Amino acid sequence: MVFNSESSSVVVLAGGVGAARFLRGLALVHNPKATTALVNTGDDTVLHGLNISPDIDTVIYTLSEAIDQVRGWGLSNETWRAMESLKKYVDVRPDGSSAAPEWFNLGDQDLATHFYRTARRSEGADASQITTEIARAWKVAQRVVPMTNDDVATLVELAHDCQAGKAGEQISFQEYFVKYHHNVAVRAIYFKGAQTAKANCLEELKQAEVIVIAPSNPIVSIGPIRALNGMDNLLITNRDKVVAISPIVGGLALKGPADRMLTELGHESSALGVARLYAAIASTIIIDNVDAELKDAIEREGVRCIVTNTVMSDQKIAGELALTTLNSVSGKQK
Ligand code: FO1
Repeated sequence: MVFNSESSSVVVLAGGVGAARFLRGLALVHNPKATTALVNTGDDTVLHGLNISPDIDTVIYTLSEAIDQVRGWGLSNETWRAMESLKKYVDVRPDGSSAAPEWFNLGDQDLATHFYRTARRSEGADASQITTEIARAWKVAQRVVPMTNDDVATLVELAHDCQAGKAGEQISFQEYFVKYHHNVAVRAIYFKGAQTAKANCLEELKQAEVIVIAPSNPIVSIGPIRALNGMDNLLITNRDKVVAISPIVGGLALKGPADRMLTELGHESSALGVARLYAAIASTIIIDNVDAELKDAIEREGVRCIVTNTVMSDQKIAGELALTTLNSVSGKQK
């Protein structure tokens, strides 16, 4: 297969920040119009009465260069006047009311996106259509597609009695990630609705020349996509053209709770642990230079291993990683 950076189609399974950075690098070496981001929506939630799709918005804001680089979510040059005004209602809110959740911050400009998504959903528009409109509004050239148009919710089961609740109770992903700063131990993760949800892009994945598993959290960003009806089997069948990038570098996640989550769920928090999680669906994994000594162990798992710089501290590095990723499947990269 001769890889053509103009026309060969690339589909990227994406979560939030790491995936968004990778997609930005990919745009430097591959035609964005031949690039599809299939994005996790297990983080989606209704808060402040608004439909929120964090990973979709992080991908769109990043690709349109509007993301707040420090936070990794929301918009740069943001103001928080609405959240300030909301504080007065927290005092009058009845116990048990979910109104005015002050732990979940929505910036004033970011509100426009949630207003629009919520209004369009209330008119019956599906998630793909709404996402296409929002991506177009932000002049994003890539196709950004929610993993499904159906509702799927990632739920976190608590390992111990803690501030978030009792051992065995389930909390929503945003409560876990934001309200409790992912500082609570996890016993299990569930993707409510995934088994019956209709996966998007199955045809596109079959036709793609390269399928990339972005450097996102293998459990709660890539896991929900894999859990969709028919998705894992499709990836297994197309394993030769699937290449994953390890989000774990030197045993740690560059951002978020992936490392702790892996160990809490009985996996190894290392590039080798990630390779084991992906061995059934990815023929190749790309790991960072600091993990070079894991290459042989990974290849003994039956996964081809390429060692390079995977820490995308600038766009040039992200572009080089993207090129290495694409070449790894077209067989050029030794
Ligand atoms: N993350 C936080 O840590 N605190 C917040 O208040 C917060 C608000 C928020 C609003 C919109 C949005 O799209 C994302 C937001 N996030 C916030 C990040 C979000 O929880 C994460 O991006 C994903 O769910 C994890 O990848």
